[in-house]
Amino acid sequence: MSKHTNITAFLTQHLQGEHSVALNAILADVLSACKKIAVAIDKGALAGNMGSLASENVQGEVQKALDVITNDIFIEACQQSGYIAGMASEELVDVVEIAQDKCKNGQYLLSFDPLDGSSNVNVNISVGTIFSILKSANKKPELADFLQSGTEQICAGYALYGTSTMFVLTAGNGVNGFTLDADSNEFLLTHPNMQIAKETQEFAINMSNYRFWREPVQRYIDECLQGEEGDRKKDFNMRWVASMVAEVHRILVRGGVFMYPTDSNSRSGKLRLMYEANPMSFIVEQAGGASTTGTQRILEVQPTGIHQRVPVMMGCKSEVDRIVAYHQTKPKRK
Ligand code: P6P
Repeated sequence: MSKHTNITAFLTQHLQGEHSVALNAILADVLSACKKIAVAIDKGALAGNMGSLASENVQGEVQKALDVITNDIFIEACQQSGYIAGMASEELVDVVEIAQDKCKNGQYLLSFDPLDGSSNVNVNISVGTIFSILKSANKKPELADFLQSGTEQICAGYALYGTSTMFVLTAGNGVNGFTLDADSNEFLLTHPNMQIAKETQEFAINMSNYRFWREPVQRYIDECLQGEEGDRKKDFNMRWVASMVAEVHRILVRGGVFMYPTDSNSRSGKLRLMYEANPMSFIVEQAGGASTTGTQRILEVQPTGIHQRVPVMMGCKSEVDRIVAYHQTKPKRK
């Protein structure tokens, strides 16, 4: 018998308030989906799922076979509880309306990225699933019902398919992490009450986009690179996994700051608000960190579309506060 609490028992105690019954049921489906996705990914090349399809998703990105497979797994699994009335997926242009007979118990909305960082699968680097749960005002939700700011989320989390499979979530009262036990096929509590370190010397950013960044971001990174000889008077380390879930998880465990500001394709950055930036910002803030577009708290951005992109800078609060301050001051002369 494991000394660790299993997630179902933990959530029964942990989830309080008006949404607790619904969340326990919805999360049981999400967990079931993530276990199935972990199996699909673990097969690797043996399952013949590693290739790309002829199709593109709404982002114009070439879809991997696993993008579609994991999307289908998530949609099918998350209709079981009867509480989800609508879904929005990175892989689908429009929201998925759930038949009335499949959502008799309630009207919650589920936004998700079924396989974040999927281009890493072929090279065996960590990938993840990200999800966000909102409440709908309407029994038959439409696109407009999804367009709620991140502060309205009632639950958010991710699965990380890494050296171990983990599940991390918040329902607004702290962040807790669970590890999938292969013997019992249960997620067990291994990282209670996760908190981001107050100080850090590690940043994560794709340096190849340096020339596209606004001056405050270039200034922040320049100072990190100048190390002890520069204004920061300490050396920094850099990481870039090209999988947001892995970056955010590392920051929860050992601190740091993750940045995806503007890039060559978009002055508003690459990451999507509804199913990447908002759920991860909810988690980061609940763990004592901060999350900004540079000029606005991400959780307060009013969405205009389910695939809207935002610049993202999140992690250690003191570093994010510094980045925000640089966006508020006149550019330093170089
Ligand atoms: P780049 C994965 O495609 C993703 O959406 C995030 O998970 C990740 O942080 C970022 O894009 C990587 O982007 O431009 O470095 O490939």
